Amino acid sequence: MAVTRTFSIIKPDATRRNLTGAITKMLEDAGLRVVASRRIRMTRDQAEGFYAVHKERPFFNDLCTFMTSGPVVVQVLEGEDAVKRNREIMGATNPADAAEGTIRKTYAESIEANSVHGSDSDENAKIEIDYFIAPDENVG
Ligand code: IDP
Ligand code: MG
Repeated sequence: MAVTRTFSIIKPDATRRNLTGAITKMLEDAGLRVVASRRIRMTRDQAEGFYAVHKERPFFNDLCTFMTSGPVVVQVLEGEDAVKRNREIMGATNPADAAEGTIRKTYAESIEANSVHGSDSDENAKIEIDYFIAPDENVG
């Protein structure tokens, strides 16, 4: 299996509760390496662009409001089959459905405020990394 990269966001519900370190430790313990990391306050435009695929969904507006409600940490994670590994450690979108030991089961507040984002394919990982991370920020 190849070493690949994925894009991660530690969401505002988690930064508000001072969980940046705890969540990063879970990612690292799962075998992923943080090769880029930056704490930002997402603009409305950035949030709407990032979640454009969900534009027609009923939760789109609330989601963009939530994602701009506090700081987030945007990260690039590297490891064996990173997209899949990250999705495994994140857990299901709805924390009520997430497996024991996953980040969302452990920390998520709700289906919206679910603590972390992770890319869902190698193709989207590349798009999402390019959206938030400059090439010289991927320092390994
Ligand atoms: P994912 O983050 O597990 O990939 P997506 O379906 O891509 O889940 O949804 C993107 C984000 O939108 C979720 O992480 C969550 O914050 C929010 N979301 C998804 N479904 C709902 C919903 O039914 N109500 C409110 N927010 C939702
Ligand atoms: Mg998704």
